[in-house]
Amino acid sequence: MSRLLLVSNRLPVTVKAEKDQVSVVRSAGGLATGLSGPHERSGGLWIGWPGDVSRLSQAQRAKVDAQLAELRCVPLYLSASEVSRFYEGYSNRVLWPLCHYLLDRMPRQDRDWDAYSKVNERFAELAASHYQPGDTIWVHDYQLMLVPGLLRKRLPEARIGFFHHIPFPSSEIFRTLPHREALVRGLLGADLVGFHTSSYVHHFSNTMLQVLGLETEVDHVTHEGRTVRLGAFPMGIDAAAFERLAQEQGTLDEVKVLRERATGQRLLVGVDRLDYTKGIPRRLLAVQRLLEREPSWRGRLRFIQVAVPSRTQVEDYAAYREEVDELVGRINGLYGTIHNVPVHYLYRSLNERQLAALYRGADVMLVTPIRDGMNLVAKEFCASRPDEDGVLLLSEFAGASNELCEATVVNPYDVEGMTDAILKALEMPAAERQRRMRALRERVKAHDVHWWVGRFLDTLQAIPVATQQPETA
Ligand code: ADQ
Repeated sequence: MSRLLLVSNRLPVTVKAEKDQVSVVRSAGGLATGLSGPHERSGGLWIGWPGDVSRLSQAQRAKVDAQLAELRCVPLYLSASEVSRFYEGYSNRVLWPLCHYLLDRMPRQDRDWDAYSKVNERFAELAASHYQPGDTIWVHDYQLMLVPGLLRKRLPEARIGFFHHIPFPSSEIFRTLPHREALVRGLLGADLVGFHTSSYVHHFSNTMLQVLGLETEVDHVTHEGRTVRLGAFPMGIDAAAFERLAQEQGTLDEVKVLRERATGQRLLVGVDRLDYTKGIPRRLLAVQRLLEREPSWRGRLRFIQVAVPSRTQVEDYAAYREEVDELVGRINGLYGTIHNVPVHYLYRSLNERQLAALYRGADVMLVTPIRDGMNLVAKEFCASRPDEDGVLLLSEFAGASNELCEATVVNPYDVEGMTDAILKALEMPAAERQRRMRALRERVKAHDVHWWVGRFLDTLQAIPVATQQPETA
């Protein structure tokens, strides 16, 4: 197995500092779990930003570096201005809304392109400095779209893969971007460019045609004498870990408490990062419409919405948070009683057990983003239901809906339609719930994160690349 160099904006770690003690803890996210095996087995490196360490002393920074090295992680420290212009600026104020079809959320002038290009250069430079002949480089996500091209210039013979974790929008959307050409050329530096679904592949192919006049085949394109493979690689989760956790006594105890507090009520659950792509306001409106339209459900429903704080330095996220706060307040004001409220809203992160308990305890899981590359929450919910119960309501604009066709698929823009779907889910017979959940679980378990990593890497490693001439003695 060739050595794997992973390059992503964030390293899969959290740096914790208390007084003079610092510790670097591995994060438990899906990507980190899926990649940790190949990363360790191949003796590879993971290159990325360890998060904000600006408050640490020099001595603490040295300790962080030593601990990162033990985890085979190579830090790329971002300055405050790089965080605000590369990360919050171009990545999250321009590319994120663009790829989610939200052109109105983009600034009228894109000022941060220079910072984006410079940080991409820094990533490429650092990755190239650690490269050894024979290594496989795997670059991740929209923050680093220029990196494959920058690496190709430095390392013509390297094997380079890129995976785009968010939607790749229609070419009609992508080509509105002033720097569209540089970004597409950046991706073409890779040997393999992967997306979650075949429609994103198709959008990327159309964009290459529109922007560069490149004629593409279904699974490859020839550019500057090189063949670049394209493919759909739907990302999975660590299904076995979620299933295990959902069966542990501690989790079952939490589920019991959750259900006891909601005696006589049905539980609707939503779990998201607080992001304007996740469709929380329309989801809340659908719950409100249900209570409005169907008085018999008043007092018999409890909707638990958990939202993890996210990108709090970006203004649109603060405004979105206020919108959600206001809607929750309005619905509870209208339909709450002195004994309970219909919407139970938590603005925080949950630990794994609490998450598993919510998934396991839900009658209906509401996953209704207005646009989402894949959406792993939908898959985590299915993996956490060894009891083969619970209904998944899933947006047709989440990549996951391509695979999870036994879910109740909804249009998240159609509030009235979502209300109907929630009602149908609440009334779905047990046999139908079981039939659907069984099929969903089979797929989520078969196509887990390890399957995803294996498929991407096998495809990448099967591609013949220009080899260096062996040196003669
Ligand atoms: P995200 O937009 O972050 O990922 P998602 O795929 O749903 O979206 O992953 C979110 C993760 O955060 C899940 O693992 C979930 O368990 C966790 N999470 C959410 N709310 C939480 C809470 N309150 N407490 C604790 N944990 C919580 C991006 C793309 C997605 C794509 C992934 C992977 O936007 O479309 O699926 O990358 O490629």
